[in-house]
Amino acid sequence: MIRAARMLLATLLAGVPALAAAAPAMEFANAWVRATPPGQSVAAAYGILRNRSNVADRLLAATSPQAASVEAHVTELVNGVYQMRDSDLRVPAGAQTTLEPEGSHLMVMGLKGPLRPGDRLTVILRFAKAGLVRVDIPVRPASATGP
Ligand SMILES: [Cu+2]
Repeated sequence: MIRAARMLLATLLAGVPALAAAAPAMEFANAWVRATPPGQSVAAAYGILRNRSNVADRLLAATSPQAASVEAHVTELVNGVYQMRDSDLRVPAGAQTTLEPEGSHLMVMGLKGPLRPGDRLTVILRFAKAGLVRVDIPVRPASATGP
């Protein structure tokens, strides 16, 4: 009986690392990007960065095999005009940071082809703590206002 209990405990403990590996420290949830009209080679991607770890993290870089470059931007209203500037995307421990229209976004530049509804845009995010996080972002219609 004791032996059986020990074996059960060992089995439960063995399962812990597997569970931890299944839930990544950083997640880009509810991601979406609008379809691009002909001739447009830039797109803004949105979603929710969720930091499940107990340490603060920040985005160091982002790339996409489908584009020349990806930058983190924030949109600001300056003297009645929307302007974009580089953003330092930080996510506090156990918290989330939302990327949304008229706020922070991933600016995808130099798209190698149009983004069509139903396509996916692959982006690889590199975080200081969580390391590489790959996201396959669903492409929504050009008129979409959310995921
Ligand atoms: Cu931008």
